[in-house]
Amino acid sequence: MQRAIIMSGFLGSGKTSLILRLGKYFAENLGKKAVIIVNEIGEIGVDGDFLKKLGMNSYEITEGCICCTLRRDLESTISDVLSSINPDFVLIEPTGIAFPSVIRKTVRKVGMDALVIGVADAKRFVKLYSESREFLERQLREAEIIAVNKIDTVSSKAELNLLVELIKQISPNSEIVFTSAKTGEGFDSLVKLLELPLRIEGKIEEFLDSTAESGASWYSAKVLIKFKKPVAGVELKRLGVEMLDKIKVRARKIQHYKMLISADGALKFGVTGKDESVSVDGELAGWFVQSKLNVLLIDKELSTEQIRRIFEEELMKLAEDLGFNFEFIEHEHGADNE
Ligand SMILES: Nc1nc2c(ncn2[C@@H]2O[C@H](COP(=O)(O)OP(=O)(O)O)[C@@H](O)[C@H]2O)c(=O)[nH]1
Ligand SMILES: [Mg+2]
Repeated sequence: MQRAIIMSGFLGSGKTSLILRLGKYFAENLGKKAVIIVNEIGEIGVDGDFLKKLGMNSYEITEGCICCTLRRDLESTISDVLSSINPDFVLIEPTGIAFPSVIRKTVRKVGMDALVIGVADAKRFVKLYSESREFLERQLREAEIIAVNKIDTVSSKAELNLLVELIKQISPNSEIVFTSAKTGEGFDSLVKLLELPLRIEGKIEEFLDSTAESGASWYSAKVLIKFKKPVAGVELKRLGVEMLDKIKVRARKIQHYKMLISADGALKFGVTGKDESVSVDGELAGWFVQSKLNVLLIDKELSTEQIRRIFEEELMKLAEDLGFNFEFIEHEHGADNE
């Protein structure tokens, strides 16, 4: 039976980064076909386009959550993928506020086995746990494997021990592995665990609409940027970092702010907290006269309207300073959880 791997974990914990590594590993080291299904909460996503630009076979389900409002969409996407591509593995990335037990059930319904990897952000877990306990517990409790990711950002052994104790309390039977999607540390150990026997589905927990429960609001858009003269990939990198830095200053409670600048390749920019510097993934080499900008900004304290205003104002200022024109291709229509 083909196996689905559900990469569960809070917003910004490193699910896409780990999935990208896994997808490449299956193709390059095992010669296996993997398809990625990625779910984004906003109308316009970032991760699906990013994975596609990096050569992965990916499908995107947007505008809601596959564990609640979009369960049917997941079912039909998996069925389509199985009949048209027949992959060896289906890698599923739910939104960072989804509950994996329902997704596991949906996957089994269409005839696949499902293994859950819970991703815990080593740097932010303890803080997030105090703010969004229910989410983090539900996301990890059912996981066969818990990847304590961003291990490159934690240098204190004591801090790490406390984190492991906390995770063991939440999910005593999960295998714990330490990973860095950035450096590749721990990836081999993660891959070895993928053959673990699967858990028989536990009791289906009380249904919750995760999107409403999260209390977060988001704004997403896709913009076409036209430069007055050709710009190099490195300048686009600078542009993305500067834009997200400016937006970040005006954020309230960042859950995950991310942007994609794409042309012949793609650069993904992200921050998961106000005190973080902008991280950049991907590649964009060459010269460009235009590029696409996808943006998805999720904040726990700002409204969609407030996030939209911040984005538009900062985009306008940068366009003036750096000399480019832009037009909106798509716009979020409303996703307020206030
Ligand atoms: N330092 C570090 N950063 C990481 C690691 N994994 C992901 N990130 C960064 O964390 C942010 C969120 O990663 P992403 O894969 O988009 O998380 P997702 O929202 O769970 O899919 C991005 O800015 C990544 O560059 C890691 O292992 N180490
Ligand atoms: Mg992601």
